Amino acid sequence: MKEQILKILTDCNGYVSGEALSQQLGVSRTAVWKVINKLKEEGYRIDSVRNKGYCLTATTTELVEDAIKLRLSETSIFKKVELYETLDSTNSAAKRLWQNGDQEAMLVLSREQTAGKGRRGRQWLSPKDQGVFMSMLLTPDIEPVHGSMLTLVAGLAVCEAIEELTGLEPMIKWPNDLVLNNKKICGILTEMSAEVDFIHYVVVGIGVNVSQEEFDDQIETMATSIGQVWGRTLSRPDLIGKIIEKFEVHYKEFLLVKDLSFLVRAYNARCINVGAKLRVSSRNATIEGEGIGVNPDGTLQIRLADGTITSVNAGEVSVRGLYGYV
Ligand code: BT5
Repeated sequence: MKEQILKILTDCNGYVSGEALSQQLGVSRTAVWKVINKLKEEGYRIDSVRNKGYCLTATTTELVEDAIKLRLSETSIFKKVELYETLDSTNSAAKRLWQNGDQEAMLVLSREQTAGKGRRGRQWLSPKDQGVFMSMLLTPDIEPVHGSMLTLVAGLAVCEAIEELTGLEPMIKWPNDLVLNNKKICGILTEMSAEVDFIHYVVVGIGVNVSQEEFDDQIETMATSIGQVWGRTLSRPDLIGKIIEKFEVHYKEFLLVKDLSFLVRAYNARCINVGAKLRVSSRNATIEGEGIGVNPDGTLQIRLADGTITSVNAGEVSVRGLYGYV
């Protein structure tokens, strides 16, 4: 019932009487009043005026499940949203849910992660209520080799979301980081379960540093938060809602086009690798050169010292001037 009342209050854009709510939902006015109080406790601002009823004046900035659902469009692919107090990792949880039969697009969020994952077994520090820790469980009808392109789709979406909400201009460090003032504010981890020619699911995990004021010694010099740079605390429901909004637009296009040609220009405009001196280490070699930009297949084009142009599709990329690479 909470969700329904919230929806009515949001849609009406004014006052709704307790009587109207109780009739519409077939419950007592006391029951309505109790739900309104619960919503207030969750941080929604609701005016109650005699003879007029209730009016939602501000949606909550608290991270609660309804606040996320409220921000998803009616046509959203995410029909299911799960928010946890704590989880080992939202990516691992999404995979477990899929294995237990939840096989449609879904959003898994947590207030904290006790074993947040970076790539290749690294760690993602996820302190309680200071960041966004979310995973999108997707079942795209694409070739398994194209699964990793979703990291780039998500990176652009997060970048645009932060830009729109704060006016800040984060840069994307290909393939999976976002940086502000040359420090990392977001990391993306895409995992996949597939057969040679068929994807079971892709989990795109996004971690954003929202309000940390300090960081663990091990990442202190390379990490920052939106709050540290912006000087204010960004509402996590707003950020999550905006990321999903941006992601869904690009995702739908991606499923049609099946490559990244449609976002290469927007991506490269925000890509810190472009024009920068790079060092790319892969299992068998390390190369150095200047970043040119991403290709429609998601690889990064690099000009080597002898002028040859090559493209890399994975590996650790160091950008001169970032994270201690001088
Ligand atoms: C990443 O890996 O950047 C991917 C991070 C993905 C995290 C999300 S949170 C929701 C979802 N559930 C998960 O379990 N994971 C995803 P990588 O490029 O390997 O970077 C990891 C490195 O970043 C670490 O080795 C640290 O050096 C650094 N790091 C760890 N925590 C950080 C933080 N909060 N902010 C900035 N840097 C951090």
